[in-house]
Amino acid sequence: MTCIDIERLKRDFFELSEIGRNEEDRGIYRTAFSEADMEGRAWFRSKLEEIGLETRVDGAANVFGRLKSSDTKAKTVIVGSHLDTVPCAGALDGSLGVLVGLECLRVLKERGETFDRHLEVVAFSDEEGRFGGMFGSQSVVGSVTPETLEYYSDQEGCTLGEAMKRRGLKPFDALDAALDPADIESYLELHIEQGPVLDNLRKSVGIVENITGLFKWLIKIRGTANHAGTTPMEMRQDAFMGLADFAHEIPRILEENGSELSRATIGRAQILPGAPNTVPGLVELTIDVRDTSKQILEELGEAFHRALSAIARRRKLMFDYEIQSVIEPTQCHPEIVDSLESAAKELDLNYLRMPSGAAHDAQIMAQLTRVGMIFVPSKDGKSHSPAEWTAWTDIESGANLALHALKRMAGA
Ligand code: HGY
Ligand code: MN
Ligand code: MN
Repeated sequence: MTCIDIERLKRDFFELSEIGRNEEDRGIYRTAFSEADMEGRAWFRSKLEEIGLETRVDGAANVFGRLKSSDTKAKTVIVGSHLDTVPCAGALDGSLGVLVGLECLRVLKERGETFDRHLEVVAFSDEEGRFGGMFGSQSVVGSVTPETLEYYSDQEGCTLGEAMKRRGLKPFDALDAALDPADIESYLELHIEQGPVLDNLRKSVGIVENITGLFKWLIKIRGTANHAGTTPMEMRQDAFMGLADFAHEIPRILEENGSELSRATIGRAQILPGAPNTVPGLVELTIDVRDTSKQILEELGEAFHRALSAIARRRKLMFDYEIQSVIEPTQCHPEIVDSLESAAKELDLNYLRMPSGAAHDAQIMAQLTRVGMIFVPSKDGKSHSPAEWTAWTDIESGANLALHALKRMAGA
């Protein structure tokens, strides 16, 4: 039976994980369209060329490597993930899925195996959301608009279009990156679980049945900046106290409107003007809310909006929010889920069918084609941190399952 070369996968992993590594905190900083991100893409492209795959970079700067079928009219099975990271990231999130895709196509090419379908590995741009999230896969499914390029900006106010131009890219080319659904057979993504379930249950691989949806808001709460010494407490319009009240509402709102899979996170907050002796006049914060049910996400959005209105009335504040990202909850395709399960049984793997609490490019690709996802365990459930780790035995199991699944998806 064909297997991946785990030692070679390890070498690729350790090489890639030094790109964008910060020596102090050992975190990885390959945020979308940063110099390190561009270096990571260039490294990946050189690997694709090394093994003789046909490579291309589309208008959204997604990097593809293709193992062609003998049938030029064949559909394509795509496997991949992302190389960009959150700031101070671990080395596995996204990267592992791209490297496993690379290793699978390399093994098949070395063995001279071709299939009824083309096989393509991809590294998608800006999955992590420096500019909202899933930009590369959104471009491939044709849901990026000129507004995305001109208005989506990072926390420094740099727009996606500007960031691309700085790297010599033409942002509007992303509008031409859409693939024709008729050309695509299916999509497979291997990813670390980024949660504790597989690790706690000592399972080697996860077969994802559904992927959580989310919305991300950038909220501004406005009060009145004033003197910290002379302004009596009852006369203040303290924007930070509005944020504090809002944060305390989260458990109640999840309890009353959410499910046990609901999550709400205030990941970033800024207090302005930021002087110790000035009552805050403005706070900016992000909230990231998730659930696997579209209906529950809508109810949570309404509840968070009501909470902001009540707090604004009570404290004589104003608020507004910008919707930065909305991603629908997604089912992985039952045929692919069942095929992954039967392959896992054939390989005698210790697997679990499960939901995904993290968002992934696969749920965007589900707008274009049938998708499946394979998870490998995250040690202690840690992710988006340099503590991110997965045992190599589990990576090898997950990668061999991906190889097995790809051959089936490609018609072997
Ligand atoms: O936010 C997420 O779920 C993913 O890591 N981008
Ligand atoms: Mn990821
Ligand atoms: Mn991530």
